[in-house]
Amino acid sequence: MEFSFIHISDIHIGRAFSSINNYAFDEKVKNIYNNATEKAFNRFIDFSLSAQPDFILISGDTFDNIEQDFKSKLILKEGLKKLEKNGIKVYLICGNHDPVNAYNKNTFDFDENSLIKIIGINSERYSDFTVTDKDNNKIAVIHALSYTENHMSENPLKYFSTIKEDEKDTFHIGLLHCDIENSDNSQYAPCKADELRNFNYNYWALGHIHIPIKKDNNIFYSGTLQGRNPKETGIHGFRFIKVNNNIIIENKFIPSDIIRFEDMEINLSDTKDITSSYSDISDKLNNFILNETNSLCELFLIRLKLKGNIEFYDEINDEYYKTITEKIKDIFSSKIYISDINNETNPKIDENILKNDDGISGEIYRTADNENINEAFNKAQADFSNIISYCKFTDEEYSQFKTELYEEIKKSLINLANNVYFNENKEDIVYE
Ligand SMILES: [Mn+2]
Repeated sequence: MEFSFIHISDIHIGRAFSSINNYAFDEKVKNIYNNATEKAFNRFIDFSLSAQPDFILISGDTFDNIEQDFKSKLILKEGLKKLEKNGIKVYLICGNHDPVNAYNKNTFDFDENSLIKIIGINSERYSDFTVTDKDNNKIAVIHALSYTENHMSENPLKYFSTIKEDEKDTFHIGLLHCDIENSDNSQYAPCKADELRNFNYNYWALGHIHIPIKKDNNIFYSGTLQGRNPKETGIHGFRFIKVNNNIIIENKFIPSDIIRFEDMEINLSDTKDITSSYSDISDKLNNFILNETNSLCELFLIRLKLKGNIEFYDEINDEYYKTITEKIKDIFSSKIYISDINNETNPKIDENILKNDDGISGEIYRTADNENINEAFNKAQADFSNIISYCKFTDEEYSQFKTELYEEIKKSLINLANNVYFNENKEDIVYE
């Protein structure tokens, strides 16, 4: 027997975007922000209507708050109703952001014939129940637990029941909002992956962690539907799972995000001057966006981390941030914004100063001469001779490998000397 379901979590309807630098705000962007959650939610609804899964699991934190505005309630209620109208069952548990009392009884009191079930509102706080398909065949057993308060410091698994003898041939799912393998004193239903495995369920549909995580073939965090701050980097969406004879035959991640956050590190050590830094940064962003041509994202917010020992260190200031942000916005017609810039560069120190320094930086710099590297290289070669022989280098390849490695070592030693010198002499360096 074949069936399919969707696992989605942490929709956080009503949650605002946060920690975004002012440079990344203008009318166009504000519009995208304001509609992103609703739009991402609608992508999930549209996907569901076309994929027609037998049921949908929502693993908590559907609302961002216990109290919601009218619009947030409407988004959820209308979405759920659309799914129900199309014969799709929905099972929703409550998380720490939306414990059971977040669901107003008048709005969310679905009767027992409804295809929508909010665990803790339309059932007990913990429930085991059987799911049937449209032809009334038993397809799965779901074990689900909701939060009744905005925290749960006890291990949630004490509520869960083991598989009954006469239900061994059914597909079992755990639906839970929890904190796995974090500290034991987590306030958000702490438990361990091994404890989940002990239940021998076929799939754990987890919520709480906003980054999608595959713990193993049976334990998944689907992640949040749409990242809301620069910490929630990378792709976001939900999962679509197909099961045949109790075996998962398909488990796909479906992207739904409208805005994507990314961190990007740029080393400007080899960049000549401030003007070429603009093109070096935009080249790197261009490579990034080329990999995203199939993405449905409308906006990429990039947090830049500038690194390296650079010539134009004293020109990296607020004015520079503004200019680079404007330039990137123009070059990528407002599809890429710099959301923040972390400056982790050091000034480039004149090599003659390093060479003649009588402190530790001079010591390191002088190690970078060929004789010393040669000694280090020979030692490494002896230590790693097994690995090197695995590589089956030709003579030419080996000599190229050696040259590149030499260059790398030399460069890192000079950079290290540079950084040590800078940190020791910071106060005394005067810029003109
Ligand atoms: Mn959450």
